[in-house]
Amino acid sequence: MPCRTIEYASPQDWADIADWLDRRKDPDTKVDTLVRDILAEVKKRGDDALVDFTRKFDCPDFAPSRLRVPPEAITAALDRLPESDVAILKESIARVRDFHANQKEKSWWTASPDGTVLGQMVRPVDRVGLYVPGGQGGETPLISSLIMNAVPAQVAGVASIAVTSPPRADATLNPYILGTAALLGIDEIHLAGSAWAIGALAYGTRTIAPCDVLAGPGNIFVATAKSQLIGQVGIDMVAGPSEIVILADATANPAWLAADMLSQAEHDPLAASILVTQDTALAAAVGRELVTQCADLPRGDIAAKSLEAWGAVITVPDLDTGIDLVNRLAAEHLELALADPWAVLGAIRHAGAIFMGHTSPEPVGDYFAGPNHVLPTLRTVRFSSALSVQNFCKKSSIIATTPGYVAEHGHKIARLARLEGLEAHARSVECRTK
Ligand code: HSO
Ligand code: ZN
Repeated sequence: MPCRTIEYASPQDWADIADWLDRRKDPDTKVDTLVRDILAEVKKRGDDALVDFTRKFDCPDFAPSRLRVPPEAITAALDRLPESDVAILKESIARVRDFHANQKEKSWWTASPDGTVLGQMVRPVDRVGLYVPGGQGGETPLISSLIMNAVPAQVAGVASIAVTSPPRADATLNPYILGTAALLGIDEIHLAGSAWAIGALAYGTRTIAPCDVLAGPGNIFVATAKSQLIGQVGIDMVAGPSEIVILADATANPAWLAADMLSQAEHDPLAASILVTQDTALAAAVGRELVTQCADLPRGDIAAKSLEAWGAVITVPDLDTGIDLVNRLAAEHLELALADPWAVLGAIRHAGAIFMGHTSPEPVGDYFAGPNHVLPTLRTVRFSSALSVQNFCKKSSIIATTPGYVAEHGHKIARLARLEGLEAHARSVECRTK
């Protein structure tokens, strides 16, 4: 077995599993201090700090004039992409847009017979900053993440969107990042990466105007910078390494399940891929498949590390125990590889995205189906949800009361104010009742 095997007989076995998986989120205090210094530097020295960091870490000859990508270069990149790829990107964007259009919340109002109007007005934030990771020197451009972050902001109605991404050594970006931005209608891209890019988006510099909400995946430096800025700007979430839990029965295909586990394992040595099943023969077959398939993957070294440290095949005595465990695992992605996944769905309480049945593999959701692939990890799905249009909106409460309302209720409000010892509050209402 290329990963650990666990027998989960009952909830009494949960504590050991929780202890093990909790170790995935050990805080790195060294990174915390480094990032704090980087953010302070960007706040103080703006563009100059960005250029210095970029020269040091990404691109030795970086010229300050390269900080912003000329909008013409963004559209020109589209011509360099094969037409067939452009068509696929367009379809993916359209499907993600359609799905998120359903999330739009409407402002609402109520009117009482006395003329009082109360309501909630939904407004997009003014400006959003999106981070797109460089991905191993531009070799693995996360174009799907650009789509998943930009589309909900656009559907929310955000007027101004800036993208930052670390330049390659020759001060360029992968043309697929530029081309995807062009298809999304984004014309503001800055060449900056890591924590300094996040600082620039939050504080603003001479070339980058400050943003109200920051979103987009990144390495530990990006995630740490975002978490240090909570409260100063809105952030999407502090997403941890990818994870998949599969609940499978004897009708599942072991080769497919291994492929699905590897699809998350190849993301990151810290990714977690876990199979939960009653069927011991299936468990053994998946173990064998993991070994052969992993050996044949370009990123097999990463996947193998992930499986060894954070992979598991867990056997359970019955389906109900499996469901209980899956709810405790509260995974980012849950596949129900069952003969009748719909019969089980009602019992699932915690999962970021749920993939139903044998022909709904997780990458369908990563790239194409429409739902957002930015999902809570590390069991935070117990209290949070996928990135959505709501992350880019805020609501104002509307209160319109009338002379009659103040005359009728003013004394009650004044009494509540005086109970709190706040006389000026009381008088603010009472002066209108006279
Ligand atoms: N599965 C990742 C998202 C992703 N996959 C991007 C491929 N590209 C985290 O949910
Ligand atoms: Zn993925």
